[in-house]
Amino acid sequence: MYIEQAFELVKMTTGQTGRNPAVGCIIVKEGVIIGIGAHLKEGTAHAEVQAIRMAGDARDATLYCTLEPCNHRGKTPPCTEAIIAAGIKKVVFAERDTSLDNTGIRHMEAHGITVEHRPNEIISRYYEAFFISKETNRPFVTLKLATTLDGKLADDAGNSKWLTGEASRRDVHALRHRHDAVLVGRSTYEVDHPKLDARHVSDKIPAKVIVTQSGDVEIHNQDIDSAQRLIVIGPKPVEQAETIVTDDFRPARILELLFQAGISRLMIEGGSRVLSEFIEQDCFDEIVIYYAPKLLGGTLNNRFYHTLESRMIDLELTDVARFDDDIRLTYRKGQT
Ligand code: AOF
Ligand code: ZN
Repeated sequence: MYIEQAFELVKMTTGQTGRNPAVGCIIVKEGVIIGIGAHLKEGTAHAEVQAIRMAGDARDATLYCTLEPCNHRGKTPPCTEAIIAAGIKKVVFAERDTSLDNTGIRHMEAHGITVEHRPNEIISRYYEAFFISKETNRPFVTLKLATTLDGKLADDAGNSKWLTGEASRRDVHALRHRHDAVLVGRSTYEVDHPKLDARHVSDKIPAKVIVTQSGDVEIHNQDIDSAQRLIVIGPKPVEQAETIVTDDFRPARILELLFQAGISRLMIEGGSRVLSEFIEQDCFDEIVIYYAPKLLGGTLNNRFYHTLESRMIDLELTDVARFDDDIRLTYRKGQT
């Protein structure tokens, strides 16, 4: 029970911890919660330390944590030391932190603490994103698209606004809220003027990333002096934007550059050319598709995925949800 509650804290803080994982922690003594903590921001105190601070006297208490307490000195001191110093009797955690050395459990046990690893499928799946980005030095990538049933992102004139209903659009904002940055291609940027923020659900403003191979991008007025970080990936510096200059536009390279710029959870919102390139090059982890109850027809342009040759990509369906008459399907890509 306490692990699931600690995981609620993780859900609330996803998207704000930079390259660190979101972690939740609850300390319980004699059936009473005496401390709650979450890791809030890269470089600041870990969840366990926050919870111990709140508890004050945590002697003989049990600490529940979504992730194995760290035993390393990174930007902050090891959590294991704080746990030992606080006199905690038992530690229960859900997910091993395989990105660190595995000395923490033994270290705590050597100090008489009972340590229990209690695996949880949902939490495991959740932390895959963190491990993927930490091991590969690229962001976890979510592709998001809203489409008609015949797979079109826009009509032949390029109109795509309001394909899906209001409830879906709110959900997209919740999805953006959980990411550090949202990427679009130059033409989507220029046609749609997307804000790419999360205003329907929060004040969170993910960075806006525009990819332009020509470098000729017209920055909209709304993006000048806005609170939103604006990153252009292009062949030459663009005034009014933070430009990452490159001549290599392969999706893998773009991801590497964005990770170096501090982005660890990236959402890609199209258009079809960008989506198709990232899919074809296997540069994604999750696909979230919103299907509107519409058929559009027209030319073969603006289909969300098109390549020169067909090649089967197997996906794993991880969630189905309904927003009024729209359907949201979430898929994970298998490890290649
Ligand atoms: C925990 N509790 O709340 C988090 C952990 O540079 P630092 O000191 O912030 O350490 C970052 C690493 O610690 C990070 O890569 C991950 O392995 C782990 N995160 N560990 O015990 C926490 N956020
Ligand atoms: Zn720690």
